[in-house]
Amino acid sequence: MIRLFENHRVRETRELDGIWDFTAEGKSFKLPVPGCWEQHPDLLCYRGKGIYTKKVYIKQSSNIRLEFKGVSHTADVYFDGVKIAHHYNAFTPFAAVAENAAEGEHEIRVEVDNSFGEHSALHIPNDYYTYGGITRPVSLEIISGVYIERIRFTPSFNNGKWSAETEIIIKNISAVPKKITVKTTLAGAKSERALDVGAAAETSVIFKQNFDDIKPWFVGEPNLYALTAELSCGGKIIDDLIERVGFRVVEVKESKIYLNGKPVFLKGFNRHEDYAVDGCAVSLQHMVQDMDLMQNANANAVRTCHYPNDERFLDLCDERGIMVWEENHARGLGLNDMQNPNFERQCGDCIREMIENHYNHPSIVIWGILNECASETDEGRRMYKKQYKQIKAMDKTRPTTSATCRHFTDICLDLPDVVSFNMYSKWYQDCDVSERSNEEIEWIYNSGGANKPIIVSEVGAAAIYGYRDRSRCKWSEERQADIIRENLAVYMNDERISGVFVWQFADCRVTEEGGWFQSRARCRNNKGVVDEYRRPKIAYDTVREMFEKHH
Ligand code: ADA
Repeated sequence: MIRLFENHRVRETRELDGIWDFTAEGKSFKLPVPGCWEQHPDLLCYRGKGIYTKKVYIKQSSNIRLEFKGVSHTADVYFDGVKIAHHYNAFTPFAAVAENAAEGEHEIRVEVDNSFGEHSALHIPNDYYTYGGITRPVSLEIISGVYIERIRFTPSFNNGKWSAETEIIIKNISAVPKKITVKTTLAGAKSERALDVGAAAETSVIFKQNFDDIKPWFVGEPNLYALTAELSCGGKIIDDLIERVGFRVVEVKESKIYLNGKPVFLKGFNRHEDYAVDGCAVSLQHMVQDMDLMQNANANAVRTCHYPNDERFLDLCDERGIMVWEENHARGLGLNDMQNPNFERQCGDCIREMIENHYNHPSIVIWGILNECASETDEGRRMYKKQYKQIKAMDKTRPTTSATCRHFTDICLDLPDVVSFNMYSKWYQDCDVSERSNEEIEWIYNSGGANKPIIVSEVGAAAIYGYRDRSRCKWSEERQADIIRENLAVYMNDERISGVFVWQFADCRVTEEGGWFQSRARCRNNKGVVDEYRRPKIAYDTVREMFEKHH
């Protein structure tokens, strides 16, 4: 399942989930899509190239659009042997079009690569695992020569009234100009416009409307509306796209974050897309289980560390009224990594694809960038600045942030709307939590962060599931719970702080190649409050109790 709601009623679509043929290093397999090849017993640690193929039958000559929600991490897509797309990054969707496919059987071939090297600036050995495979759903669509590429919905609230701007982006892939009519329907309001689209061109139309009787989207009040766009040509409906939207506005003022004019405190988890038996291709059932567990722990927010998430999970957040901090893909890249010749382009692509594809999710209230990268250097600062600028050019409605660990040396705190810091008091550093936090906030205020909301983007400690020890020693469940309790008690009772995200929701696999990550017990980051099978540690109940106290 590609999304949690219907996207098309006119455009014919077919999901390509199922068993695909797969070859790697001369061996053949039958692997599930979506899925990670590491879940096969012969490929547990395989890093390199693999080829997926699938035969599809097309009933009558048509244009085919393939939508890939995620391939990890590089994909070359071929249709009947002809290359139709190249894409880098496991965590952003992309589409590929094959024109005029004849009636009959065709072959889709996806060459996938998860190797590390200069070609990959963002996927490097890291404190999470870079799996291989077609890891998110794929769909096949039959499109006419003119079709709706995407919709951009921007709600606003002024003088007690809701209004919205709806932009419909249309593509003409045919060799002739077309006269078309675009119609939209949203919450009972209709709009219509006739326009010309040039041959092989893209155009867009913007509708501005007022809405009198709207129930806004809010934390825990997930009011959603279907936004339908339809295209017709010569009196015949030829295409449609349905989005699901919510009316809400996010503002940052007087050091607070406001949602629909009310100040909010974010109580959340950092969540990696990783599950013991799924790898990063987390199944819908396991996503729902994660969401249920997080909500049961009284969380109202989630941070998609450290990359854009599967759209079905974002759909769930929309449906549950959970606030999302979504971030581009980057974790712990030092200056050397940022100087990779592909770094700026790959970050730019990731941000563009993240915002183009996820702009309409009401749950996303913050865009994050570059977790713990070289924000203490001049060259790093230039790149942070460039990325914030790119985000603001694409989206003026959401605040920006970045989680820093460059304590007392960061020179980028003046750039985002919200200042966020990762803090491991009592785990990596034996210090007084409150004193350390005061020191940090003082420094933030004097280093460009004054008058900005502050979020503690990571706080946590590790424990091995099931390891109990009454001495409350390090790595015991008891010690983890103590550390989390002490930290949350400080941050959640400090008026200067607008949110806190526990590191992390669930234990995740880390890479063994390179870096110090291989020293992590079990080759996992064990700071989950649940383990990789979602078995709760003592700290789960601690977070639940602490989050409940704070409304
Ligand atoms: C960092 C980082 C996380 C994780 C964490 C830890 O702050 O952002 O990805 O590595 O520390 O467990 O140490």
